[in-house]
Amino acid sequence: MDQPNQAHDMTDVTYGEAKVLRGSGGETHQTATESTPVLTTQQGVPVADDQNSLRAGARGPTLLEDFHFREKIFHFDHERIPERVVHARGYGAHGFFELTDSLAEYTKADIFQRPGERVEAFVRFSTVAGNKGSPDLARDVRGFAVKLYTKQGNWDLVGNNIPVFFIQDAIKFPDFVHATKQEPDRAFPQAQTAHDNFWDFVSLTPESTHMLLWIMSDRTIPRSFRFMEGFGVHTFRLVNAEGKSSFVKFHWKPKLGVQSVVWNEAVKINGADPDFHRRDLWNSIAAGDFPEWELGVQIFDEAFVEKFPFDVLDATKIIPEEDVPVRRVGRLVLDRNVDNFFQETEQVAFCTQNIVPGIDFTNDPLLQGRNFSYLDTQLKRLGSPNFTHIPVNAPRCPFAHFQQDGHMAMHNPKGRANYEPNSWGLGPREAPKTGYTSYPEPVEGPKLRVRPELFADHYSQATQFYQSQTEIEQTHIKNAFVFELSKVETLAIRERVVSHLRNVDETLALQVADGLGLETLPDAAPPARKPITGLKPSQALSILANPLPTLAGRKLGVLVSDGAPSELLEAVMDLARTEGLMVEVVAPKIGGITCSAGKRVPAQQKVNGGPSVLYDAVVVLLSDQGAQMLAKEATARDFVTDAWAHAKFIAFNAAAQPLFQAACVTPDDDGCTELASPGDVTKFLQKCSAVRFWPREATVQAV
Ligand code: HDE
Repeated sequence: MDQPNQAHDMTDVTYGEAKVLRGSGGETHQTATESTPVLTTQQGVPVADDQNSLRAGARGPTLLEDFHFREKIFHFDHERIPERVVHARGYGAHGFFELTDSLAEYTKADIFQRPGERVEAFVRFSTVAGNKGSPDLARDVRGFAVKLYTKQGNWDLVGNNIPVFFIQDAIKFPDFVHATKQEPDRAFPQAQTAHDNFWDFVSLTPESTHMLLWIMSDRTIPRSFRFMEGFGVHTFRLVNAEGKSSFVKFHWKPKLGVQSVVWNEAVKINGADPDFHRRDLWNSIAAGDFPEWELGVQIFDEAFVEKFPFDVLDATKIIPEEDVPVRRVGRLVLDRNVDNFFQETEQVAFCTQNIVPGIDFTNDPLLQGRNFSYLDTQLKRLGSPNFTHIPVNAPRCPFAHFQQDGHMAMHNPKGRANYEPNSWGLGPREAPKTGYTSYPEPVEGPKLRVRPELFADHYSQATQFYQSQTEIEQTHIKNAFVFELSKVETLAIRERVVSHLRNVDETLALQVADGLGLETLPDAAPPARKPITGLKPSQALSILANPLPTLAGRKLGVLVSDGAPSELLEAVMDLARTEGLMVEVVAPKIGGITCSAGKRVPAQQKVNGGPSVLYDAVVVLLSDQGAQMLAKEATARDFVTDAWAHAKFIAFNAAAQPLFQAACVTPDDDGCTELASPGDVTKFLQKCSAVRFWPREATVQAV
């Protein structure tokens, strides 16, 4: 596209008596050189002046004939497309999927045949409720949408970071989404479920109960996209070369383990860095620290379906990993940031009905409804049935069909024939053997608006989920219910939620009722179907019961001042980086500090821009003078107060004590390490592998 350089006349123009300046004094003109291309219009016409519109005289009106100005403004006026109704806030990246274990026994899907083979992938993570500009740390389900460009066409696995959903039938989706997003008269709250309409709807829809337990858990405040599980949610089918079908649930297991933040921290991160999750993904890919997940499958047959006490077509239920183990069959690696957010992440069009031979749908009524919705929504959002012509949506395998025309058509069929059959021998033809065939599941029955019987069990798995959590996680769930319901203005709604919780776990119901200050405990809601008692807890459902595989990928914040002890500082930086931690230096000035050895240490954050909520663990290394100075700085005091309150591991040198005193923190529990020599740094990092020092939490939470 490079054009030959044009010579530009940069002299000022004489008009009548007056000499008028071009641009705002000439300095804004940056002209093309050998290494910069010539600016053109969309039609390719070189532009001589991009600072001034064409006017009749220096102080006269702008002329309509200024085609460059008109084209520029016209295009700008049309830059926005409708944001997604749900999942508007999202962030994506490119990568690949590599098969590690063949599934040929179960499916003829090409992507699952040959271990070691890779296909390209694009993934978009998102929150559900918030608008496009909402903060990343909203308490919300995260979308985990994966597009796999297989040799047999695109397969989209449009999942979430939670394995169940709020509703069972797609017909309730508009109601659910309306109730969740901002209330229509006042247009708030943004990106929050903590309001009357949400809790009104879900408490009138008891099938949501299991999902409510999940969303009130720490799963909805993930530390980053890299530390989240993903789930296909629905039961799908696999079909092998002999036509034999099995059922499957898909899982994505993060290589770095699952980690979340605590609620008070999430609230503060939203202020300190509303882009916390997208920045984390972008930065780790840019640093070559590629996020990775394993693809897991739970495969089961009709016999399992018959004996499983819940309906596998019900998206409000899981299949515990203890009942059907998750077999790991591949890895997903994100290794390339997008070149342009709008072009790729905003225009990517995931569709649940994008499926390939060897994979099929089941009659899950939520999935069936989604198969209509996603195609429809892309037409509205992207404005043309040709959205598959946009590179991020186009298949990577050869494709050929007779679909033509429409807005922005970019590859119409060539030649005389745009139909088949035709006598000209032109164009593609169907492939009965290798083409997509639906599994011939026999279907018959009266037309009815009903749900299968087992769908009516709304509480059993909610109880199982709650009882599978560690005590700390149970406390977080209780606190989240109390927080959200305390934002609900209508007492009857608060009470109705507690009436459902009584069917889940009596202690939880009592604690929530107490946290809300309810004067009387409401009666338990009458269950539509008697819950099953005695389901075994499933360890896989807890985050904290599954120790993290590594410290890698976590972030250490090091608060320093001029005169910080150089030997300790070097040891912290070196040893942390060896463990795979990312380290950021937080200093009184962004220009950095001079440490005790007289060396300059650059900073990545100024203290008021780098609060401890941005880090997984913190180190405070100060000189006597530095500690005195920072003790007077509110944001430095917050740094240690928050690190303490959020149960983070803290290391410090003796000289830093005055800052802790000023912050009313006594760093004397086992989560704190005083660094006297470089050897202590190793001890500190060993402790950090637990990520949080949970025993402290109970001591800092009074309500
Ligand atoms: Fe979606 N959902 N959804 N959803 N969903 C959309 O499609 C819909 C559901 C999910 O990063 C929309 O392109 C219906 C479950 C993700 O671009 C829309 C129902 C799960 C994304 C839509 C559901 C999801 C969407 C809005 C009930 C987890 C973001 C914009 C039957 C398994 C994809 C768009 C991206 C997006 C419809 C329920 C996941 C309106 C009707 C269950 C990750 O088509």
